[in-house]
Amino acid sequence: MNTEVIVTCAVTGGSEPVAHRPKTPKEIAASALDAARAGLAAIELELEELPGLFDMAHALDADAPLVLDLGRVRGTAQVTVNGRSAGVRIWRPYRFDVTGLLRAGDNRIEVTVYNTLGPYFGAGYPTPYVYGGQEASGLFGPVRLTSSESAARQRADLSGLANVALNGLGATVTASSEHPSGRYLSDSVVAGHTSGERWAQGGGWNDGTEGEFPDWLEVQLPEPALVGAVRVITLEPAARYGIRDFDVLCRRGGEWVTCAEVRENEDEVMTVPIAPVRTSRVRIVVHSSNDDMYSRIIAVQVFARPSGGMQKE
Ligand SMILES: [Ca+2]
Repeated sequence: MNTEVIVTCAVTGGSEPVAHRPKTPKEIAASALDAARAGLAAIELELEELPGLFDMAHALDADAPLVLDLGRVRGTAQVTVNGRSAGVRIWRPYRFDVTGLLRAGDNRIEVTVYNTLGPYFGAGYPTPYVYGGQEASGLFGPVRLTSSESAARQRADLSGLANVALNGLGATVTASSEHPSGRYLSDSVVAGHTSGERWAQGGGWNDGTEGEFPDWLEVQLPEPALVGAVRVITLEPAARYGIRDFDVLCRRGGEWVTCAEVRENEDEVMTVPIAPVRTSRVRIVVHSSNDDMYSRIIAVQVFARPSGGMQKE
């Protein structure tokens, strides 16, 4: 007996003023995601030429791979473009190379997401084996079509700067929590190592609140420094275990100021440029990780002007 139920939804836009019909790309995307959260199994997108918004002919001529990035997905995702398969992804990153499948003019992209049974078992048969981050399933996005050029991250210029976040230089660390095993202490992130070789043996910080966010980690410098970049190294493979969304905050004038935001990270090493700020306290606030369970950080490096070269602001 086949009891499979597939819920589908074609989200449309349009120029005529019809109540409740999404019109702008943002409204269409929001409607598609609302439908997905309501139990939608498949999304069909008509990708039309949108003068001033998206020029397919130009994108195809750019000589750079075009990538469909589904953002955050819990489950399995399958994509077809104009009726041809672009592949199946069962874990992050949920990215599909669609370069050879797109054409000038209108295109049809179909995304099918096969949910996990985690939410079903979590709600119907409560069990400790459904962890906090597994209680949601489906497509969460954001869904984006990008060229690899536009996906390149902004690079930080570290010339003239040096890492001052080292316990040998007097730096100390506090954190919102630490794992109760005692093997992932926060002050290990300024011990000087940059790889996860000694993870679980005192070689990195793992928070102590499973499935709960935000978590934070704070580096205190022995004296204020003119900081120009912060490097955060997370556990690899980062697409599975790394921190995903986080903010870099600096203490300034008695309050916390957000200096940088990183979203949808899947890299092990993130070097984040910030506008130069004199501070002695830098905080990493983690909003999510790629497994939705723990915040894991191998090292935090704070790049600043050597103290001899400090200028007054
Ligand atoms: Ca936590």
